[in-house]
Amino acid sequence: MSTGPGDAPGPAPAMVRAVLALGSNLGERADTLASAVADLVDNDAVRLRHTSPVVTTKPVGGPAGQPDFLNMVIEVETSLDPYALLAHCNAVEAKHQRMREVRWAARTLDVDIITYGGLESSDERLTLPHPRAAQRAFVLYPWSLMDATATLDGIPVAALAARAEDMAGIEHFSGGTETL
Ligand code: A4P
Ligand code: MG
Repeated sequence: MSTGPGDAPGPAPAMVRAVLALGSNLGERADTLASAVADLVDNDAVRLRHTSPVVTTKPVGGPAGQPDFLNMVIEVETSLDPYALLAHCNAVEAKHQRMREVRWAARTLDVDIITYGGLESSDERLTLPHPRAAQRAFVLYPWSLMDATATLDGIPVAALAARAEDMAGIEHFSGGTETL
């Protein structure tokens, strides 16, 4: 019996939109971010939709005296399930010599999943939306530049950015290769 317009041989894997946040405050930060974006979408199951500008941000938390970060966000469309996407992000971090010794310590590359469709999860291995994103201008501000209509927990991300404590320390990164 026909089931109508959905009569395909088999369902294509559902594509879900996810927002990923990238940060770097060690090494050649701008090159690392650019090559990490390329690595993240060098996967048949991940398609790049949008990228934000890169911003310079003051470190939030972690050991004193860390260098400033470069941060950006991207939106991808993916057929990976959330844990497979996290594993993919972790593999890209590892490729960029990410070390994990001290929490919130300086790092060559951090890739966090901020949202995965409308999924909500309280698993500590993968909490969605990212549990600290709503307070962090280093995520919210570039996200608002990438997508002026974006909301988090029903609130425009631009409004959340404006009230975030770290908003005052954010500057646009002018580009170019640099070494810290
Ligand atoms: N984890 C849980 N949920 C998620 C998620 N949605 N995305 C788990 C990614 N990972 C998630 O992460 C620690 C644990 O979080 C992992 O086991 C993962 O399964 P991590 O990357 O190993 O360590 P981390 O990034 O140092 O820790 P954390 O708590 O994720 O740090 P945050 O909160 O992301 O903060 N200041 C500026 N200016 N710019 C930054 O980019 N980043 C941080 C890191 C702090 N200050 C910063 C910046
Ligand atoms: Mg992280």
